[in-house]
Amino acid sequence: MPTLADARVVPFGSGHINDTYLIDTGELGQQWVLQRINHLIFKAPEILMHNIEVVARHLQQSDYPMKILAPVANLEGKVCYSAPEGGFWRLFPFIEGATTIEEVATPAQAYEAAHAFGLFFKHLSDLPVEQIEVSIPRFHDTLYRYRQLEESIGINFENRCAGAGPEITFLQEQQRFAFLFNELWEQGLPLRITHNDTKINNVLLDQQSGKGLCVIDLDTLMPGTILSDVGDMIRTFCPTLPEDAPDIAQLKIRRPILDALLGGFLDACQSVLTPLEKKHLLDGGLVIVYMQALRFLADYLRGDTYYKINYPHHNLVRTRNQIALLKELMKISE
Ligand code: GN1
Ligand code: MG
Repeated sequence: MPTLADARVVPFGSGHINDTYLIDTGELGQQWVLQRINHLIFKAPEILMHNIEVVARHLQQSDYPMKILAPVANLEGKVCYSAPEGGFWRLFPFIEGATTIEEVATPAQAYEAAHAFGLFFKHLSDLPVEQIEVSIPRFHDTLYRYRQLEESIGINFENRCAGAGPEITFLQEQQRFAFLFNELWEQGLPLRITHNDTKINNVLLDQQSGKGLCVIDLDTLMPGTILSDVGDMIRTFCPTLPEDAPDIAQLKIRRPILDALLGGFLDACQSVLTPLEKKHLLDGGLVIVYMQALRFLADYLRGDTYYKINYPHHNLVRTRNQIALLKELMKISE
């Protein structure tokens, strides 16, 4: 007789932050996704769980056409388990018939994923922003990210500034991107509920049709600007290379992918966007790529305390890659 004790637990997914496992009960026929929340980054896991539950409830009550990722409660009725040895764990149902991709290969994939994020965003546009709490304070506050880089320059772990001179100078010279969102807030950019991690692997796609099935990873969901979400799609969907590829001479923007992503997003949610938002979609890309370069470089200069790395200079390679991408995007938006 198979029992739960026979379940296989294997690492799952490719996130940089949390630890994720697939539980497969084999002959019992059940699968779940188990996750340990990285509480060094998400200091208040109950905020994440509050946001996820508020969003799930709201989407369930609307005519949202996609699947909704809602956590499974334990026997005490709690959706987040605080382990005595430390750490916070949660469980999600495994969504059948779904697949994820790590890199966008076709305009159709870009369209479907951007459409899925657009629908998600549209159906959250009538949920009052005040009901959503800030999971990571100042997460997409670009001026704060700029100051963090300056602090890291002061820390200068293992004298790493010496090997990152051109990158530091470039990001200082382009500081105007750190001010752009603030200028737009002053012009009336709406505060919205945003996802803040709109990579392609955060949309489950239908294995058969390739259509968007479910938006996942709601941990960084919080009040913000939709330009962040469009920007992170531009950052992650469009380049010819992944964010840590070292051969940056080959890094280009794939225009058909960019057009498809903007098309998919607007088809899903342009009815709720303001003219100011529509006008600055591409600026979202510039700001988010710039901010990601700041974040990778700041982490490198302070000794790799945030992003998981696979080799010693991984964060510097990521920084150079994002700078190359920013330069390509700047050409397009001239
Ligand atoms: C982190 O773990 P992952 O890959 O979903 C980060 C994002 C960055 C991204 C860069 C909470 O996301 O903000 O854009 O790495 N998430 C957090 O790859 O910091
Ligand atoms: Mg993520």
